[in-house]
Amino acid sequence: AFVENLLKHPTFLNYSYTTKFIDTTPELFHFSQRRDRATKILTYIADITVNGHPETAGRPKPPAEARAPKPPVVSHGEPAPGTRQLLEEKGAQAVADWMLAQKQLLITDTTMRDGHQSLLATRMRSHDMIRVAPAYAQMLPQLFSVECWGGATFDVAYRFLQECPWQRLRDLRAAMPNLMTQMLLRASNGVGYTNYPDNVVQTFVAQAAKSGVDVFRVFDSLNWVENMRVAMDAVIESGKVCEAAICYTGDLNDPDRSKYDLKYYVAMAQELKAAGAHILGVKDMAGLLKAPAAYTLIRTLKEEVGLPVHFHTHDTSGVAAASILAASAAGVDAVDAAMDSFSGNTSQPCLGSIVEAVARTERDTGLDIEAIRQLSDYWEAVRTQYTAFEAGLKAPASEVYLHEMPGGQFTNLKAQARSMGLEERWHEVAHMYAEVNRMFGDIVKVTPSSKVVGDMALMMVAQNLTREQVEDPAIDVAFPESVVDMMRGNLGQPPGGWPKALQAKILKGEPATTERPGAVMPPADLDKLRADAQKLAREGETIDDEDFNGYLMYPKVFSDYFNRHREYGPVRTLPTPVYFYGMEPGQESSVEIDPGKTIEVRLQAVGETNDQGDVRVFFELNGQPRTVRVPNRK
Ligand code: BTN
Ligand code: 3PY
Ligand code: ZN
Repeated sequence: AFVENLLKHPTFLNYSYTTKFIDTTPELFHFSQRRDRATKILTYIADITVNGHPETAGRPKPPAEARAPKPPVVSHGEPAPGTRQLLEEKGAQAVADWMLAQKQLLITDTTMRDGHQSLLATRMRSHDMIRVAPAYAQMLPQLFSVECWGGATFDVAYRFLQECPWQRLRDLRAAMPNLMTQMLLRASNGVGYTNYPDNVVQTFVAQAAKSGVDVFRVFDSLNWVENMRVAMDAVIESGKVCEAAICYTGDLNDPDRSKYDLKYYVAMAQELKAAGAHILGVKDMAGLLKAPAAYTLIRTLKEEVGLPVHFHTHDTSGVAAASILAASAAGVDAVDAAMDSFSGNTSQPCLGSIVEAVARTERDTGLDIEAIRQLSDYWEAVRTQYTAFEAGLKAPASEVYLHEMPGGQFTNLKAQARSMGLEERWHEVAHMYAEVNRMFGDIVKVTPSSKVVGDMALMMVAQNLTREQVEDPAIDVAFPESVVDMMRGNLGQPPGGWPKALQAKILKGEPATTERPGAVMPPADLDKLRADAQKLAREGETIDDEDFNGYLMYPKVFSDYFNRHREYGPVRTLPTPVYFYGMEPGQESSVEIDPGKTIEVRLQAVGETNDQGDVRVFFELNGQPRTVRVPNRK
């Protein structure tokens, strides 16, 4: 039928048939493509059923009796207008002005970004977010924003979840038309781990704004404002909200940590204001800002800077909600919280409890606590499906004030330590992390600088090296590449610069730069890179602008994703248990492979492995028998 349709098509008769023609004429391909997508999905389910998913191998499984997540049922009507309408109609400055003019404590829900990044190693799939997004729009129109993009989620989506982060963004944007979406952007490090050329940062920001990001929280991992300007300018240029963040570290009330005192933060805030920030972010990535200090800091920033202030913290210590309430009393404009079942420990403090705490005061959030309970109930069932990625933290830990690890790094570093056989020595790693920080001159630790400190700490524990030995010029030390790179100046400059003697030892005479990395890096040749990216595609496939921006961040991660996508198709549409564990004989599942097009899959049986090492897996697809053959790699 396809060939017949094609031959009769007027464009074909005109001999102007091109690849693009196929892409833009979906009705021709509809039938065969859909069948093809279904085959790919069945192949994926068969493969995972036989071989397991590499990401969950050897990890605890969700309990058999786990309940299926059901999003609250809401009307399909247009939701009440929210912050998104304000931004669309009046612009970014109007959002900032409105924040200052109103009294309620504004709330950002971080569940879809930092919540799972900090609790589940960033493994939450788009499917679980998109299903509940319409309920957010209907039930919580008073939210300031929904943080749902950026940070580590971009990388993990391609690398471990086999899905397109841009599609996630577009789908969420469409499902929450009244709420501002928010992303975390590592300034010149984009959503990666190293500095990118300025034009890469610019094209990435422009694309993110176009695909649906409304609020960009921009930070630099060494608090170097010079390194934030390119990203900030690109955000402002896009017409979206530029929230420039100060990373909080140290202890405001400890005279021994005077490097990061009130004067330091106010000065940085003034620089960010002068650079055009609409909102000032206070990014307490490790959860170190204690309540009394939070009051002082927020009060001072509010009085001396004049920008609306948005406070982000982590509950690793167990007392972060106190800091939120102190910040609220000091006049903070907005705060971050995670939905109850995704809150606490290394995640944000509990959204519902904060709403309750300020209810019926002048800072009442206006959010509906019953809606919050229903949404949290959904998230609770979602979280159970990700048991494999739980870090197993059972209690708050004041140890965070010792090591100062960001909430998003904590679980990752623990997993890294486990994979190096250092799990039993975790508290040594924590001590060493603090020691490395002092050795590097007491720096801000947040992606990517936190990863460098972590790499160094793990290496020292594994090799039983002390700080004295590392600093001793007479002792040869093989430094991790990330440490060498940071000392070269490739992540930028910390306040006061790098410790000279250690830097000299690490660089072994190699020069270091104090220039902004983007200023000395040549601009990327975007046309050539675009052509390189296009080489990944076969006939009938296109690398679009979003794909290209993914490729620019990490070519290898993107190309691996793209090649797997060819083989397995849109696996993002699978329910999470099927994605991670495959199916049991007799099990049925509905999969929406296209908007409005659902296939019914039933796994009948798994055959024996043949002489070639292949297994036949028997399905019913919409009631019709289908057999798929996959290699048994076990
Ligand atoms: C990954 O974790 O590498 C991405 C997920 C998709 C990889 C697929 S899962 C089935 C097959 N088996 C593997 O080991 N990799 C692919
Ligand atoms: C990230 O950069 O991913 C962070 O969450 C930093 O806190
Ligand atoms: Zn965070």
